[in-house]
Amino acid sequence: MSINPGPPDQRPHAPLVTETPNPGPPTARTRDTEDAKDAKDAALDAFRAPDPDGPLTTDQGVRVDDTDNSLTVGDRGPTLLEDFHVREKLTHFDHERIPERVVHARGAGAYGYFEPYASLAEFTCADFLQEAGTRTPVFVRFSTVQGPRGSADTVRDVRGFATKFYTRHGNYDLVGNNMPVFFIQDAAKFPDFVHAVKPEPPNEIPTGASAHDTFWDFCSLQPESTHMLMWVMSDRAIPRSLRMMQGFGVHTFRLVDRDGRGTFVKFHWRPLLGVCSQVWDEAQLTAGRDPDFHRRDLWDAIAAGDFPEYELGVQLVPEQDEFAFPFDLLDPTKLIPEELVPVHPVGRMVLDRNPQNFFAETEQVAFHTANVVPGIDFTNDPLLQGRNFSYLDTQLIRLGGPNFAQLPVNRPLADVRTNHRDGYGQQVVHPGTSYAPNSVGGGCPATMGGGRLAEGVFEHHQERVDGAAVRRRSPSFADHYSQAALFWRSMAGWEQQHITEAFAFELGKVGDREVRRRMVGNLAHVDPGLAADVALRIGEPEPGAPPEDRAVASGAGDAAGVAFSPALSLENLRGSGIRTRKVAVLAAPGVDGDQVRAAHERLGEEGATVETLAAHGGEVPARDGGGVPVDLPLPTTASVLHDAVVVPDGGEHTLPADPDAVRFLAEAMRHGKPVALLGSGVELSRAAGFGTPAGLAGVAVHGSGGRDDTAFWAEFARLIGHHRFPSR
Ligand code: HDE
Repeated sequence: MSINPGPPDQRPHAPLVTETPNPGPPTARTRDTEDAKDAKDAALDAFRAPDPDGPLTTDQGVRVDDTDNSLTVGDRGPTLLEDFHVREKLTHFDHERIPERVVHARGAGAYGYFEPYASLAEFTCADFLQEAGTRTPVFVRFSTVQGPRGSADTVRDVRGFATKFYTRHGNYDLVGNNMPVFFIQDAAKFPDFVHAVKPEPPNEIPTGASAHDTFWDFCSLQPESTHMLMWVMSDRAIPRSLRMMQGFGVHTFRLVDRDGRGTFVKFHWRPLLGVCSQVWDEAQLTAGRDPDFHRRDLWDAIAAGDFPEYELGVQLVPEQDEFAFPFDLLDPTKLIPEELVPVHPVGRMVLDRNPQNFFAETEQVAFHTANVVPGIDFTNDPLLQGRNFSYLDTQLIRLGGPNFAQLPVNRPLADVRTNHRDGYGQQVVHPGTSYAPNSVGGGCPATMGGGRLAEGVFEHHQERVDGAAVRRRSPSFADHYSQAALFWRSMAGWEQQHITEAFAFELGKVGDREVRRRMVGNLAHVDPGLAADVALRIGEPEPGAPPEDRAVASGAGDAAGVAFSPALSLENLRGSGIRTRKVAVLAAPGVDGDQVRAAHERLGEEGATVETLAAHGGEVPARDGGGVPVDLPLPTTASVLHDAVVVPDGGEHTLPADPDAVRFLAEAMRHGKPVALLGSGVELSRAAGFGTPAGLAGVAVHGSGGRDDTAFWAEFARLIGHHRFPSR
């Protein structure tokens, strides 16, 4: 029986009962590979609301005469219970909300497709990885972790990066984050961790932030968090865009080939636009100027046809090398340095379609780490094992019962035949038997037996396990500092400075001195200089040398097998080019119109979005007598919503006296953004307190014209491609 083809009234041709006792391999090759991208879209059509261009009806399809006035006795009399339309309207409204996700409540989603570059058949029989170019539809949801649904996008936090692949052999969910490690090693600690990071119980403060006592109390007592803390205090936690961050599966998973041979795997997503972050002051200001900054950026890019693209990479470790590393592959607080095991690019994912209804799709999508397909399997990572329980469990309460897989966004493209029945919101009319074995139903649906991985029959990987039931952490998980120290050592100078400032900011907001001291003490195991600097900034004594027993696991050595990992530094992850970067041109009366046009043309050719801003909307009178069209009035926008600024010649009589313009440039300078100052444009820089900034990193100054100076615009484009100049 199939729940796939849509609600009963819209699938008159769908076979409800399989006639053959053995349904055969669920290849679902009704779609050819070229059509795969559209298969999910087409499947959703059956659920899309009918054309609204028609009469308003009740839920029962009865046409309604009036929806603005309740049925009352006379003009001023009481409302009648008989008014079924208004009662239905209010009742439905009263029940519109569902519980938000306990973590990752705030999110943004998009559809797209994944296609492998080449066959991965040597390592896995996963159907969607067999052939170069096979397109598998996907839905991706990005999220923050701590804040509620209505919180700001640009808070300091981990970002969720969850992908649902609608493969021909069922749905596969890769539920990852934008950082490759996690705060804890065992799922049993997850409720404690989340209670600690969530707002404080008495007053529900702070929203979307970890800078408070309970979070740091927990982490300071939980040294296994230290490595993840280094990532969260780095600029990785304040991405410029969801399109410009990496994604990681975090756990070690297992690929399984058609003969059942396993290979350990770590999954990586790498954005084609490069990895870019905001700076902390910028992120905080953005949260006020546009709390939807990331959502909007993703939505606008897809709507404009600038489809975000991510490359999938794998780190592969043969099973016989399980113990070849100085850390445990099952420990989710450890990464495999890319210098030890390179990341092989295996395919790309393109997000090319915005959802049509946030609630129906982005809110109701239900990810689950246990949604695997033949060819992909788990390991005994204790965090992963706990997740494999938790995600199904959470959907039961969040989506109100066991039939959430029938929600349009969650429906697999592969046929579904189960003996599950009933429950809230059941959409399928099952006429047949619902038990196995049966004879009256012809034995259907039938199992297919083991040894048929390649035919799409899932069979758990056979791993020999043997041991007593114990409640203790594996000794192989004991080193909590080596990789934290590796991360620290691998950072560029400006990254180390940002990390130090972030620790000082967060711990500076912690009221409990004991917590602050304990945390600084933990940092001494990572780097004594870092600990001393943070201690100084928050007014705590410099911690002494770490105690002997802990020093064994300290970062002083090179226990991770590599001393430096360049792959960890943002300095080495920038993309090339300036596609979709937002450039502001500040125009004022008397502006050189040719320069404004040159900025639009030259930078626009390279793919940037160039906007002319001025004190008022409409047009700005240009020096040559013409008018320059204004895209946005300055008071409606802010420099934090742009990546670079151009100040053309000719506005010197007005711009330096406009506080909005002065603040705009001052902030851009402070946030290390590329700035082009042409001719008298330097006057604005002087008014902003930066003098004549020739020679400052990321600032391009042109004495006069610049409009025909291709070399100047090419150089400025290069600076924009560099993203930020934090050293300024
Ligand atoms: Fe999650 N996590 N998690 N998590 N997680 C949830 O599931 C959980 C962990 C991640 O966009 C919840 O549907 C446990 C690691 C993402 O819908 C919940 C543990 C990683 C999302 C849950 C972890 C993640 C979630 C809340 C420790 C990165 C959002 C709502 C054992 C690899 C998915 C929901 C979306 C969501 C449990 C740890 C990523 C409660 C128990 C590690 C991206 O089930």
